[in-house]
Amino acid sequence: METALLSPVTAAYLQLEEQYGAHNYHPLPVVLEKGESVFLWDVEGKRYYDFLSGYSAVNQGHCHPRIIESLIEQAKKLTLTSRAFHNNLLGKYEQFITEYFGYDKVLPMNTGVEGGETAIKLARRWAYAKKGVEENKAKIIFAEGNFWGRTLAAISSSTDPSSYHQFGPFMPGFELVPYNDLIALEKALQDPNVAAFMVEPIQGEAGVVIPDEGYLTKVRALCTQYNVLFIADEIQTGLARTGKMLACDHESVKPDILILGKALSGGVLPVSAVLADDFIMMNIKPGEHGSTYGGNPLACAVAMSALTVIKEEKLAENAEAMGQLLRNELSKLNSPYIKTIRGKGLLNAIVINHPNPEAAWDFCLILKEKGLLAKPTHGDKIRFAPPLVINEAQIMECVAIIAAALKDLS
Ligand code: IF1
Repeated sequence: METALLSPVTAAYLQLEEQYGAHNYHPLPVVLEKGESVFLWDVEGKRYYDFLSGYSAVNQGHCHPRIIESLIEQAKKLTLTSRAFHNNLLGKYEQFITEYFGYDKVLPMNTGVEGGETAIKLARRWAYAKKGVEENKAKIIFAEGNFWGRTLAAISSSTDPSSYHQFGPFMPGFELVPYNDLIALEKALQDPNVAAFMVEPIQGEAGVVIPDEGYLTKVRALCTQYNVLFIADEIQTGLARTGKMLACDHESVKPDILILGKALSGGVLPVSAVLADDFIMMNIKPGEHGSTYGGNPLACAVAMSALTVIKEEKLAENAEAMGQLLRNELSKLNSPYIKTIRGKGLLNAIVINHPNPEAAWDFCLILKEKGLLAKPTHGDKIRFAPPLVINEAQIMECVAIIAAALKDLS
């Protein structure tokens, strides 16, 4: 969008980014300066509903008072010790989160992709130390359409050229099977060198792709049958987003390695976690993995608050109810421009039906003008993922905004 169409205030901010920042994103032309609950305000004082939630990092709502309070309190005391020394919060947090999710141990990291890298290292190490795979022969299976970050390992498993093109050479030992294809998966798992199958219970970036009912149950069974670790990437689907604490809970399936991130801090600072039982976690010895900020006391304090808020405010139950309402109300619009509505809990997407390939982008610009922020993914899909604290009246107001925007889509 030409900055000429924007107010001078907004345009000035965009010009700064244009000149001094890498051009590795193409954001919607809006400049935000305040967030609270389901709302964001731009530098012109205009209020928006946030239908992206920081890509599901703000499940608890922007600047949740309880999480911010923990941040401020701990920030005044101690923010970082490094793991060269102990601190008074790490053990407390480790006990809290392992009991919360039912695993023996946690390895604390920062970003989601570091969680993915950690999970893969744990799986490879288990394959060599316990499964008896020959050194440097371990394989990790991924699903086509996966997205777990931007590191060289993460893009090595990607099937999206915009993630991997001209960033090679790639990580060896990664293999792909179609998502939601149990025949292909079983065939791949029969290779004795396979250490793990790493998969999103619902593929977020791919456009909220939901596998068949029973897929996760069968994934669990096949991994057990072939002595392969089941790694669930719940960085986007976890923490109540899909209407259960974890998306795996919809089928009562327990992964061998659980990766969390994003809303683990309620959008306050990068916090990720890898959970596993001792037979996996204890194969890594002191000095063999870590990170400067991993498990820092500030992150521990914030994460314990963020997790407490999810349970105390029953965000999973609300996500389930509000997600049903949102999908029902959107389908009642019967818009010719909406090809598909899909989702679980408050992880939803619509697929736009329009001859203009830019229609989804144009639609998001119209939504922005009407006070709702959303962004397309992969061309014609638009994710609708508000913070999980949204209430019925707010959902209805957002549906009205979407309906009005559809009318303006020419
Ligand atoms: C970007 C996407 C979403 C993730 C899953 C691991 C990670 C992510 C399932 C890595 C991160 C972010 C990355 C961010 C935009 C956003 C995104 F569009 F890129 F794909 F949500 F769908 N597993 N997803 O979704 O976590 O290292 O970023 O903390 O790179 O543009 P991270």
